[in-house]
Amino acid sequence: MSTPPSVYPVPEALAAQAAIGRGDYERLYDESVRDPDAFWARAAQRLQWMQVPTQIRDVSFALEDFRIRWYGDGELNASVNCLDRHLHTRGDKTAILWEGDDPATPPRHVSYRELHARVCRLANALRSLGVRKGDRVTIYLPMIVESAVAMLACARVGAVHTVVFGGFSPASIADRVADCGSKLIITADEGLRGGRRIPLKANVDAALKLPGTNSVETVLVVRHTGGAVGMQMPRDRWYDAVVDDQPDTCEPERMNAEDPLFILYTSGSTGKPKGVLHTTGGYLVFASYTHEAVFDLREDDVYWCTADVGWVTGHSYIVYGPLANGATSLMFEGVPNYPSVSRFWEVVDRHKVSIFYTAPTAIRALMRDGDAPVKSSSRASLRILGTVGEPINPEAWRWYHGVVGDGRCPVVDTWWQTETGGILIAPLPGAIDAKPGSATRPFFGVQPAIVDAQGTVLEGEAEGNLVILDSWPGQMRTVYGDHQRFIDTYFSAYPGSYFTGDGCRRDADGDYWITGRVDDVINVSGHRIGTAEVESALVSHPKVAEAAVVGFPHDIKGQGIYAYVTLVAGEEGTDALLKELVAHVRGEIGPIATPDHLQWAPGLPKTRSGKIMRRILRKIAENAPDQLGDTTTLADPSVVESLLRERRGAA
Ligand code: 6R9
Repeated sequence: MSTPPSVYPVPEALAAQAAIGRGDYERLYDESVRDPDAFWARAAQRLQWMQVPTQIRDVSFALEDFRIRWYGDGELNASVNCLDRHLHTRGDKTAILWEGDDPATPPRHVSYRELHARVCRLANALRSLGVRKGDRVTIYLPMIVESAVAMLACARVGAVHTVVFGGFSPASIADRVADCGSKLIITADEGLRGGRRIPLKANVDAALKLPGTNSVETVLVVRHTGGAVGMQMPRDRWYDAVVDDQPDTCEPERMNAEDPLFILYTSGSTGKPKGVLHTTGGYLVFASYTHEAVFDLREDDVYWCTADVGWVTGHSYIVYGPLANGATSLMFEGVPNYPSVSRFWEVVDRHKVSIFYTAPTAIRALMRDGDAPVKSSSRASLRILGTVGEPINPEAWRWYHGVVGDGRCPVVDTWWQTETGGILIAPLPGAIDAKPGSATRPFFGVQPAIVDAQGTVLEGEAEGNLVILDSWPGQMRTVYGDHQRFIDTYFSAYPGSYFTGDGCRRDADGDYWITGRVDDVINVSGHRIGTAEVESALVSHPKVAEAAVVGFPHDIKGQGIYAYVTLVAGEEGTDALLKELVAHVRGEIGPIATPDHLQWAPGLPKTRSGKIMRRILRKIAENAPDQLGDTTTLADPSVVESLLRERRGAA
């Protein structure tokens, strides 16, 4: 057998045609770090400003003098940039191409003109309901056009949206609503995924019965499936009744570049999810610029990102980036395997998708079903393929490239985070040779570095923790309501740098390979779950005394969730209780946090100072008892033996 190539050079045709070709990358990257003010002033011209910024960057990561400000005297409105600006040149162009869960539902083509009108009507309705600049609005919607309309309508009136993924439970909605004090929630009767109905409105009703949610005055309900829901007047209002008669123009709010655009909650290594806050000017410059450059965007592309708008990928690369660029953005309500595992490729053919952006977990799951469900489609329209969310194993990369892309389409492996607002490391398809498993090179202005545990910056070929040495415009500005947590989480581990929480290797060519989280965050199918969140869900059950949660390698999901549970005295670890605890976690957080394994633990391995040694728990979960390392510092080393025995018994 011949070994497969480890480098996939830029296709010659693309190198010649791409807006950023070979050689351009080095030149632009050098400029971007040598004179960031000039570089980012020029980049800002891609937007339409109400007041063009003259101050470009004002940044210090030093703890005693900390600040991150971009385009500080600029004024703009994000919805104007995503809509109004295109009306003259692209009014009839499809902005959002919607494909429903059921292939028999007719797709919808929403033009820039129609989207503008719909956003203005909702924006007027929001104002009529008392929503003002700076107010928070929670969006809990399925993948329907209204989710983009809702985000942009908030942006138009200066309200800060906070989208909550439709898979989150009532308790998770309530936590987020309480943290940011939302005034209004936009939801739908039900969502639809893979033929199953998701009771969105019922979840909101349950959430609003929980403490801390009194700030909510109004719930707007989109009629989507037509399913029956309870309406509690005067709080609950049908969306169409409030919105349809509004005027279809609406004066946009003038926003400072540093005014908040949205909050998005994400899991960290400790405590409850944090409200990652992004502002308007820098975020939009960065999301639109990276979207154009990383996907080599052209005017006639049909661009499809399969993420959910509940995640940052949906924010930056379904809504803000593509629409700011005047692109056609496909929005898909369904799942990859419904009604069959050919669905993605049928949608590609149906709409002549040219750029396709998805997650490694989806690729691995589809790969398992073999090539036939892919080969039954043409996919001739595809030009560029992208991945995001977790490390992609080279086998999956090669299958994506060879089978899905017929070996014709560059694969861009894009590394970034909720916190970064947009892509930080990725191979620009016309400029940088790809390597399966490597995100390759930093985007313009991004200065990655690899540090060891002491914080020493390592040069050349190296492996360690990934930090970013200087700011970029799309960087988050704060943790909502807790600026100190922002600084502590990201800037105190390696003073003077932004700490990503990821491990990373740089090879001899200078290409970056992300190796995964080095903190207590588990990446399940590209979704971040904090071990602390799952633990606190478990211990909130009356029969649980203590719990410890770790990640373990999983063929499809990348990582799975492994929970060790100590029961309160007198309780017995039965199968029924196991099921009850798994259901309890789903109820507390949502189905994405479902433990894959739950093991009864009469005791947990702790140091003499009472710290749980997760390293040992990870090795037991991985079933690698020979790699436990030193256990002599444990308060009671015999605990490990009993956990191993239990593990063997369960396997
Ligand atoms: C955009 C997004 C961020 C974490 C990040 C890292 C992992 C994302 C990756 C990747 C390897 C890639 N991650 N993209 N790891 N290669 N191309 O996913 O944001 O949900 O905040 O997750 O995901 O571990 O730190 P978010």
